[in-house]
Amino acid sequence: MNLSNTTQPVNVVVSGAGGNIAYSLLWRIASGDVWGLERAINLTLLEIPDAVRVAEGVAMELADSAFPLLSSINVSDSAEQAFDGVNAAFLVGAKPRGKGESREDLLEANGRIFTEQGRALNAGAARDVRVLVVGNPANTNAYIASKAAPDIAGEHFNAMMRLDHNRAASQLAGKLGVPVGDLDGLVVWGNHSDTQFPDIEYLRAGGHRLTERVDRQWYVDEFIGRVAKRGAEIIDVRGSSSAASAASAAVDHMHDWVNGTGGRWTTVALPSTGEYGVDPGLVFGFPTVGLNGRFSVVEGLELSEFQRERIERNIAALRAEAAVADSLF
Ligand code: NAX
Repeated sequence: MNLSNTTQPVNVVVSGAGGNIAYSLLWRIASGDVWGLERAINLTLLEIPDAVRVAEGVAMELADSAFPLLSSINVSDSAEQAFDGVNAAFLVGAKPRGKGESREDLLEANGRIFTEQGRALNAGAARDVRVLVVGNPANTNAYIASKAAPDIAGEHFNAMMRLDHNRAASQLAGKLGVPVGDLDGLVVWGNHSDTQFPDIEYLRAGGHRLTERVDRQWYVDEFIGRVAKRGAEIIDVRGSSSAASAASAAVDHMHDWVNGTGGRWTTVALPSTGEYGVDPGLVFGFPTVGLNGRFSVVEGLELSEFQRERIERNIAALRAEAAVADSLF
């Protein structure tokens, strides 16, 4: 393939490059699923020192895949080095919750990681960098990274809730017998956790409302919990956590950030500017539309008591996480 000399390669960093999600994500990025078939990519694999050798093996396999789009592949254990001049960062690497560890312990360990990475992004990244935080607790990790990068506008820090969105869309498509690609008007409000609220109030396909076609009891009693706990269900059945579907969701998210959504809704967790009563700064899952390289929150929706109560639950959860993060860092 003849890569255009006129477009600059995009500098992409994937952290947690030796892990499960990255093992799928890196191949999707390198094959052009985000930036298309004419944009060359400089790929940097970021890992902790203990796992650099694994990342080197992954880099060898990427090289062996002979992707025409890959201009360079680097492996690094230095956030400063990796983020120098970066245009897009997938922050997948995080410390998992250990046995007997509380959520506060988890926040503390990850807060340290995302503070350091936020600072390194602030020092070296392109000012219009797109940072997608996948590593958990994703929303609060993005909140911490954004706060540590005061010279980069908050909207450049997203947390991934696209997997929750895709899971919800797939369940609904199956239930309604509608092709998943036809669904629009879906949103998963809030936090990437058990409190998340997959909301079908605005669900439509081909311009027609679908909400009334969904069995209300199924929606309230089964669907909401099933989407929120799908990760655990996958672990139970597959024996390990979601990896390829998480990578696919990360690709979808970054693709739509860069290329837009053509007017369709998607779920993005981004720093609130006060929409729907969410505290400014909290990284919250909102209905959004991608246009001209950015996501905008769909505003002005009327909320019922049912919706409001579930959204409030997420505000409270994220407020509590942010308070812990603020007290630690
Ligand atoms: P793995 O444990 O397979 O891989 C994580 C990798 O990150 C490891 O190789 C580790 O060495 C590396 N790492 C840890 N700290 C790092 C740091 N400071 N810098 C660079 N690399 C670092 O986990 P995997 O299955 O790939 O999942 C990665 C993260 O995604 C986890 O936090 C997981 O909870 C989260 N998930 C988030 C999802 C979402 O929808 N937002 C869904 C999938 C997944 O559960």
